Amino acid sequence: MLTVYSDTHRLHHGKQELIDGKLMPVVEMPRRADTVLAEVKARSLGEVIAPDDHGRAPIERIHDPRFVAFLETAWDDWSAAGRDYDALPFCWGTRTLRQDVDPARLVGIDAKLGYFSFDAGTPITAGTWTAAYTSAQVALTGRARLTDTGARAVFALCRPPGHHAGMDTFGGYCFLNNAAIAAQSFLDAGARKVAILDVDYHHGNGTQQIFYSRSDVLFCSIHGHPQQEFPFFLGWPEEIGQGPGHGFNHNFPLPWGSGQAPWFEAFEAACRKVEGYGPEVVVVSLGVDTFKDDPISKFRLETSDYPKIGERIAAFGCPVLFVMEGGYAVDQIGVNTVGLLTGFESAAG
Ligand code: Q9C
Ligand code: ZN
Repeated sequence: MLTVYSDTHRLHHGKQELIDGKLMPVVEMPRRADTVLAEVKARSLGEVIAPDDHGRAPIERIHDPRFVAFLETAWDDWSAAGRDYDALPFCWGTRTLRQDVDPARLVGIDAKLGYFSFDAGTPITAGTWTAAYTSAQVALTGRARLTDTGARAVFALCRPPGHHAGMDTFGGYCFLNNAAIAAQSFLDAGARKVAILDVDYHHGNGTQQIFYSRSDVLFCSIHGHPQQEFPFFLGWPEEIGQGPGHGFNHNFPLPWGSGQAPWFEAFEAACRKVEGYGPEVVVVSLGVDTFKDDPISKFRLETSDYPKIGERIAAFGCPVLFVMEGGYAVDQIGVNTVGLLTGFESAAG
């Protein structure tokens, strides 16, 4: 299996995030991608290539150009305010404040950070824009390779991750929604139906929001129940899409402590939704924060479970683009991620 990867991810290295009300060292660190790449090489998964530059246009097929422009200049605006540490928001326009302010009227960086974010756990640093832009290009290059070569699967080793980023919001360590950008790019290259299967521990709220009113992209997610787990305000089972998208969104939330049996039962139900949809291609939002020793998550999958996930995905029989999302047990995310990918390879033949 081909891997797409760029060292540029290292430019995004936040120092602190707000965890449980305290400023703590970030868990979404460059070493995550390094250990995955090391395991790709150690297991001889296949060739590793650098991304091509597909430009901004495919990013702006998903994200509001004003949001993209904000991300591009956020660090400079923050620095111009005299701050020499990571940028974090602290005030949001929630229900009792105005939701409909034209963001062009928001002058200060603190207002803009609040307008375009949904959490205080996602620091912006000097290299964040370049790293996020390149991460989207990694996914787009994976899409192009899959379309152009007729391969069964490609692995886009994206960092920073993407599935929490909405049309005009960042959060959950995500800035640009790599999986959504790739899914739209498949459609723009001629596909008519794309499914996104999100196996990250967290609900892919950004991906759900982006495609919620559409029938050309099916979204299915297995995740920590919003009653207990971030992002709290999306991911319930009754969220099944709206308008033309009705019936094309499926959430499978599970309680803290869920291990192999309940997880695979929910995963099987999600896989059947994917198969019932009959997509031409599947994008997998591949997070391994479902692992029992993940420092911020509360599911209990074991290393031996990951190849089985890959085997089941191979049974779809269609091309698959794997897009890296979360996973914070840094010493094991390489083994678990590549274990899933080699499980796919062995079953796909
Ligand atoms: N108390 C992804 O896996 N912060 N993002 C949790 C812990 C949000 C995870 C704080 C976690 C986001 C891509
Ligand atoms: Zn996650």
